Amino acid sequence: MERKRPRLQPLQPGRLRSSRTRLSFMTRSSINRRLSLSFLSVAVCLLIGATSVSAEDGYRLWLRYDQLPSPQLNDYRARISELVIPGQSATLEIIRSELGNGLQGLLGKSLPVRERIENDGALVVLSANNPLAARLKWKGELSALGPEGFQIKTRKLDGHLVNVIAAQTEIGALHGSFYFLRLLQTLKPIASLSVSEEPRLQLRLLDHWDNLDGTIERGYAGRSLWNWSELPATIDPRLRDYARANASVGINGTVLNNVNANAQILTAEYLRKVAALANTFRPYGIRVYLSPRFSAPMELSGLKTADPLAPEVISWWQKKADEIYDLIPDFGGFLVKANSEGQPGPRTYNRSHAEGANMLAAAVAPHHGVVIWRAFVYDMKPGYDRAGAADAELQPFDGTFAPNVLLQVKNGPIDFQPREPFHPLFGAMPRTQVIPEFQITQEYLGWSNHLAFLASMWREFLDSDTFAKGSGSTVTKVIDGRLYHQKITGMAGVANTGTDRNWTGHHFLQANWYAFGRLAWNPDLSSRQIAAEWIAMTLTRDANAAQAIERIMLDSHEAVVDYMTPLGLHHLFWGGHHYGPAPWWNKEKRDDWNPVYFHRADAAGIGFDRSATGSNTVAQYQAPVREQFGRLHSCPEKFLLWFHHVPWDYRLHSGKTLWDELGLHYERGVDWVRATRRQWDLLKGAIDDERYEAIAQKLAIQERDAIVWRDACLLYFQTFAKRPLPAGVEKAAKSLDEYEAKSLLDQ
Ligand code: GCV
Repeated sequence: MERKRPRLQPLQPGRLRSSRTRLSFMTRSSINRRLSLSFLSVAVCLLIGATSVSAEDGYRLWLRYDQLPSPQLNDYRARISELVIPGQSATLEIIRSELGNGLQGLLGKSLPVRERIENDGALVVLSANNPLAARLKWKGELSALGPEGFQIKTRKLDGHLVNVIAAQTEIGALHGSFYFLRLLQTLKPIASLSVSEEPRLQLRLLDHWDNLDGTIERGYAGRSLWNWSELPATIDPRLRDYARANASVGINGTVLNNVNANAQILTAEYLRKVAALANTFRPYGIRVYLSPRFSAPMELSGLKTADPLAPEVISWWQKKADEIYDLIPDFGGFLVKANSEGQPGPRTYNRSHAEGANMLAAAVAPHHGVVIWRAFVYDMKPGYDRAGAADAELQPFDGTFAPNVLLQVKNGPIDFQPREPFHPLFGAMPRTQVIPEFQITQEYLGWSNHLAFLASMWREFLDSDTFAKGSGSTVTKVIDGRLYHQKITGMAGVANTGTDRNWTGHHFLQANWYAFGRLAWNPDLSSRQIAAEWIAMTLTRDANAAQAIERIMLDSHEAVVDYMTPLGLHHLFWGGHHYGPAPWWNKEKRDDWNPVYFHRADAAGIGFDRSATGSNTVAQYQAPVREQFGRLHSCPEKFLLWFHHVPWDYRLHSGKTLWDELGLHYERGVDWVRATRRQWDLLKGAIDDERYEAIAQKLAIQERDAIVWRDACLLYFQTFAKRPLPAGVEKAAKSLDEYEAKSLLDQ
């Protein structure tokens, strides 16, 4: 279905009027009054600043605990009188501190912390092993919620009306505590709570592509958060804030190093550093995982081979696993990129991916660890279609992976493009534990410069119907165990975090970290709910502003697709850095790293024919998806040029030709950014100036970039289409030669 044009939200008069409009309403005396007021507020700020500096730099993420507005504030104050968190442990200490600080900030008063209930309005936090929990009538229900779930109920306990956060484990109680704080932050009623939550997916992992030298592959928010040179002696307090943020959205694992792995991470020296991180994250319910280099036995111990069936290799990995688990008893396991983009792997020894994965799985199995094997594998063969490579290589091994192996598959068949159809492996491996891999960091979506709320893109993917077991076999059902009842489920996201003060480089992109965690906890959540929560917790409680921002966020992904790769186009990026457009690019050593390989524009038309008349990789999908995508007339237009080479004059549903629609999509993307900037102008005052200005600057970059994308792509494709731009598409700002000469990154 085609997207409607974005609509700007009507704004209330007064508060959100632009500064220009506001000035015109002012009389001289009101200006004077304002000036003296602002002098007063500067003086007050200076006074406050002398004791506390509270920069609105985004560091606090969504864990902001500023005082709530009335009338909810009065209601909450009346209903929360004391904290009862009995017991001693690192996790309970974290809960006490989070709820203590959080409620003090939100309610503007500090609460007594007690061992037992003394008053109505107590907020009680219990895990099943606490003696007080024995008095809960619903104790039996807790074990059904598993080790990370929780309940929050308003009940009479010990003669008092209280809210109880109860869980089987302390980690469950921690999740419940963050949930309770979120209720307040989003101004939800707490008078009569009956909440029961458990994560739908077991492994909820952030994959860090962090290198040991502190750089991050495809990272756009500073350097790695792991300061290897100061570990294990020094634990940067920021690491605890990283863990808090993850725990608050339910993320329970972190893969510390890049899948393009350096074997050094497995040395004794580095493992001690890894153990220090594991110790820091453990009380937050977060386990660490590592990406091992498949050839590590050769590189670290001088073995002659890394053949997964060689006895000395098997024994090397077993010893290495024992060494790791001695240091880190709850180590999660290994994430492996093998025989992909130059990484070593079992194929080097003519062994299958399953043989490689199972050998590592056997090493960690005695310690209850897992191996997560990546399906991002593709070999360059003349004339092949890269989109079909992973399915061709891995699907035949369905059912042959060990029980503690998971297959991690990118959401789409190519590589985190602005839009891809779902990967055909979802629903095609019923006897394998398949988990999706998202890219939170925006390698192909404008880095940390472009506002693109990715929950919408992930939602589209999760809602895709694979038809694996008939209609309604959505990707969500494939991965959450409802279709195949797999023992282990999960979801992974390539992190967008770094040492930038605001963590993600762009304030809005914190929302993608947040959204990933929320969806991994509950893959049925709507993008709207996630956006609304995040806005209220992070940006503003002004209802009109929140509504306008929500609209911006929800439309943003489609807009980026419009100005980068509309109608199923993909991989039009400048080689190497993947920031700006370069549809003309044809100089990479591999064909399938070149945009010309992907768009195939010529005098007849544009697009990659993956139908039966072309590579026929559409046949990897189940019926009737393969028929729907495979026929030109039934293929959703958003995937048209992904599956078909389409004549320039082909008529789309709008009645317009492909060429005209292409132009109009690019223009629509640019227009959206311009409209968003205008909308942002109107939001001044609804959020603090510091973040407001930082976002405004990013939006200016986004507009510049969107124009370059539109112009460069249309000018280039026009050399084949040889048709004029349709009415409504702006004339290019520069010539094609100029765009080809200089990458957007260098402008
Ligand atoms: C970590 C793409 C990226 C690489 C990345 C690779 C992968 O090709 O450009 O930087 O490598 O995907 O997912 O392994």
